[in-house]
Amino acid sequence: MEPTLSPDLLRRIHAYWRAANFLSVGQIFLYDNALLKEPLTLAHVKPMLLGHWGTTPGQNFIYVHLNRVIRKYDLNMIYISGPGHGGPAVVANTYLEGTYSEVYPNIGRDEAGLKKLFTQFSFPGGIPSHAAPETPGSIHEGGELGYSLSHSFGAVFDNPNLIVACVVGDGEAETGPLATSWHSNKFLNPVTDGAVLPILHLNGYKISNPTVLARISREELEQFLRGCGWTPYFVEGHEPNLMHEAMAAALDKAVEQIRQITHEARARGATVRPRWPMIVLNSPKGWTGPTVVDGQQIEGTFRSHQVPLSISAQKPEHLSLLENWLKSYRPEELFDSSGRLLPELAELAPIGERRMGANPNANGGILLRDLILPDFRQYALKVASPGVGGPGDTHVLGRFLRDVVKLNASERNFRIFGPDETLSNGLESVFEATNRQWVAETRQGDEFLAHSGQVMEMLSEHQCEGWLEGYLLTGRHGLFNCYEAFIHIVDSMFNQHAKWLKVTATLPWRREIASLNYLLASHVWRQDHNGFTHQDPGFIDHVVNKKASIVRVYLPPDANCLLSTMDHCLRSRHYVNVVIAGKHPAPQWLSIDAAVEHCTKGIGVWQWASNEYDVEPDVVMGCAGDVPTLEILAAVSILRQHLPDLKIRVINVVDLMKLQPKLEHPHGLSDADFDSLFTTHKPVIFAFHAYPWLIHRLTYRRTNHHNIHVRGYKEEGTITTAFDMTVLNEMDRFHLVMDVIDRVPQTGSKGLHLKRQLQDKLIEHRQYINRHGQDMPEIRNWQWGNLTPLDLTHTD
Ligand SMILES: Cc1ncc(C[n+]2csc(CCOP(=O)(O)OP(=O)(O)O)c2C)c(N)n1
Repeated sequence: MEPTLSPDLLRRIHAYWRAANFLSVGQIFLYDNALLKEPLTLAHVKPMLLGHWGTTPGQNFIYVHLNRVIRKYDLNMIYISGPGHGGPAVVANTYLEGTYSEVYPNIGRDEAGLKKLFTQFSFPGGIPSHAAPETPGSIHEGGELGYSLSHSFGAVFDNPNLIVACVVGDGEAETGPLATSWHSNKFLNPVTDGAVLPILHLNGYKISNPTVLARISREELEQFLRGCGWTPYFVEGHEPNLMHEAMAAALDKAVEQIRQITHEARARGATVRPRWPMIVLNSPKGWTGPTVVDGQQIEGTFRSHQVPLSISAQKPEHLSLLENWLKSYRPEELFDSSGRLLPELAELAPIGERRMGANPNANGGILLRDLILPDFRQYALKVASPGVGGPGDTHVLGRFLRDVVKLNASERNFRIFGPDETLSNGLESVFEATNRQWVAETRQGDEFLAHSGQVMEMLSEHQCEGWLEGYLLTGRHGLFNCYEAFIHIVDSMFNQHAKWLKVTATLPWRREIASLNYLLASHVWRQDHNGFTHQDPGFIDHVVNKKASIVRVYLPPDANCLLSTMDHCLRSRHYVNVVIAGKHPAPQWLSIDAAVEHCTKGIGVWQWASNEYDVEPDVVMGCAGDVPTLEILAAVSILRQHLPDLKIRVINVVDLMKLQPKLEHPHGLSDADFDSLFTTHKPVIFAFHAYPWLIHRLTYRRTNHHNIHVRGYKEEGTITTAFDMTVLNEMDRFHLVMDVIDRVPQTGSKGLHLKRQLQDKLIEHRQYINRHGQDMPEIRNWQWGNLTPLDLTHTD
C-alpha cells in the first residue's frame, strides 16, 4: 500500500518533532546557551528544575501531525491539551508556528528569543508549566485534569466548521468528569455542530502509577471505547518512522470520516447518530528522553513524568546526560545559526488563523457578539401592591429566556445547560421555543427531545459545566441551571474558570468572554419533598473566595427583580454571576419599575415596609433572598401591629457584594453609605438565604458589625413544611421578632409579653404540622398589609 507520508515529508515531520522536543527540553532545563553553541555548564541550567517531561513528546508528536492534516484538508482546528502539564509542548509548537512571537514580540524567533522562551518557563515572573491562559491557542487550563472532552464539545456546539483535537490523558481518563464526557457524542448534531477528535494518549502512567486503561487488554479497551460510541484507531509503538506513518494514516482516516459524517448529515439531514472516529496513541511516556538514569529505567515508565534529571554540582554526570539528550535532537539541523527554524520545516505549519495558536476560536472574545435581548419589562408581573401572589419566580423568568432563545435562534449563540432540571426548576416555557438536543434513541412519549435544540441536559453537573465553559470560551453565551445543593459538585471547576477569567483579564491580547451565569433554583428553603440531602446553600460561600473583580452574587427577592438581574447578567462580560431564585408560588413585592431601581442600587431601604421615615430607627431588619425577605416582612408586620412605637427600617439586599467594603469589592458600599443604611449603633436583625457566617464575613469591617445578628441556614433540615424549615433554622418570623425584643430593651414588658406569646406560637406550630401535615392557615394565608393583629390565643 502506498504510504501516507512521502520520504521527504516523513523526514521533515520527524525533524519538526525533534525541534519541538528540543524546545521542550530547553524550556524545562536551560537558562542560557539555547543553541548549545558552547559546551553545557551548570551556569546554563536553571537552578530550580520544574515541569513535566513525560507527556510532552507525545503531545509534540500529535501537534506536528495535526499541522499536517490542517494543511492537507484546510481544517479549522484547535487543540486541547487534556494532560495539560505538557505546557512545554504547546508553547514549543506555538513558537515554532510563529504565533508565540506574534503574541509576545519580546520572544522573537532568534537566539535571544529562544533564551527568553526557555528562561520564562516555570520561572518566577514567567509562565506556568501547563497549558494556561498565557498560552496562545489554549482555551483549556491544563492544571486540574478531567475537563478536556467536555470543553471540546462545548466549543463545537453551534460551531459547525470547527474541529477540536482533544488530547485525553490516560490518567485524566480516570477522573469522573472525563469518564462521563465520552457520552458527549450522544448530544452532538453533525448538521449544526462541529466535531471533536479525541486522541487518547495512552502513555501508560500517571505520576507514579500505571493507568487503568493501559492495564486492561487491548480488546477490553477497544470494547469500552466502542461501547461509548466511538470508532477507535490505534497508533501503537515507539519506533519514530513507523509511528509517524501510522499516525498520519490514522489521522487521514479519522479526518476523512469526520468530513464524510458531516457532509452526509448536512446533505441529507441527519437521522442516525454517527459513530465518530477517535485515535488511541499508545507511545512511551517520556519518549526520546533519557533511557536509564542512575540505573533506573526512565523512558517508557512513570519515572519520566516530571523532570528526569536533577542537575547539580553533586550530580555532574546528569549534566552530560542532559547535553547528550539535547544534542540527540540535532538542533544544528533544525535551526539556523541565528536560531530561526529552517524554512523547509517552518512551512509544515499552517498559515495565518489556521495555525492552532492563532485560531480565533481559542480567543473566543474575538468572536463574541451581543445577545439580542427582549425588553425584560414585558415579562413583568403586575404588582399593584406589595404582597400579591406570584406563580413562582423562575416560571416568570422562563418566559423571558424562551424569547432570548427565539431572538437568537438564527445566531445560535445561546444555550441553557443543566442536569435535567430545566423543567424541574420552572423554566418550562423555554420548551415553547426549543428542545433538548439529543441524538441518541428517542421513544414515543419522550418530551422535548430533538437532534437540534438550545437546551443541553445530561445528568452530570461536571459535563454541563464543562460544556458551558467550552461554549463561553469560544465566544458564545449561556446559562447553567442547577439545583442549589448540587452545584457544589462543580466547585472545583468553578474555581478553575474563575482563575482563568482573572488571569485572562490581565492579558491584553485575550478578549473578554460572556459571563458564566448560574441560576440556582430549587433552593435550600423549599425542598419540602427532598429533605436534608437537597439543602445546602454553601456554594456562595465558596464563590466569594474568588477574586472580587470576577464574582457576583445576586439574591432577587421576587420575579421582577429576577428579570432585571438576569437581563443584567446576560449582558455582562467576564464575570461569574450566581443568581439564586425560587420556583414555588411566592409573594411579589416590587413593581417592575421599582424592581429595576432596586436592582440597579443592589441594596435599599424598603420604605413602604418601614415606619422610621425621618427619625433614626430603633432596629434595622435586613434580608437577602426570597424566603428571608418573606419572613422579615412577616416579622415586621407582627412588630408594627403589636409594638407600634418601635421604629423599624427594612433593608433588602439583592447584590450581596454591596455588603463588602468598597476596597474589597467593586460593588461594595462606601463606609458612609453602609453606616447611613445600617446605622452605627442600632441593632440589625438580618435574615439571610445561606449560612449566616457569610454575612459576618462580608461585614466584619463595618462600624456596626457587632450589632448585626444574622439568622440563616444552620444545617437543620428534613422533609417538612416550608415554614417549618425556617423554624428549624430559627429564621422564621417568630424567632425574628423575638430577636428584636431581645435586642431592643425599650420594647419593655410589652415586648416580653409578646415574646412569651410567640414562644407559645412556635409550640402551636409544631403541634399543628405534626397533626395536619401542613402549615397553619395563618402562615399559609399570610399576606403583607393584612394588618389584623396576629391571633395570639391558642387555637388548637
Ligand atoms: C484533578 C487532578 N487530580 C490530580 C492531579 C495531579 N496530577 C498531575 S499530572 C497527573 C497524572 C496525569 O496522568 P495522565 O493524564 O496520564 O497524563 P500524562 O501521563 O500524559 O502526564 C496527576 C495525577 C491533577 N493535576 N488534577
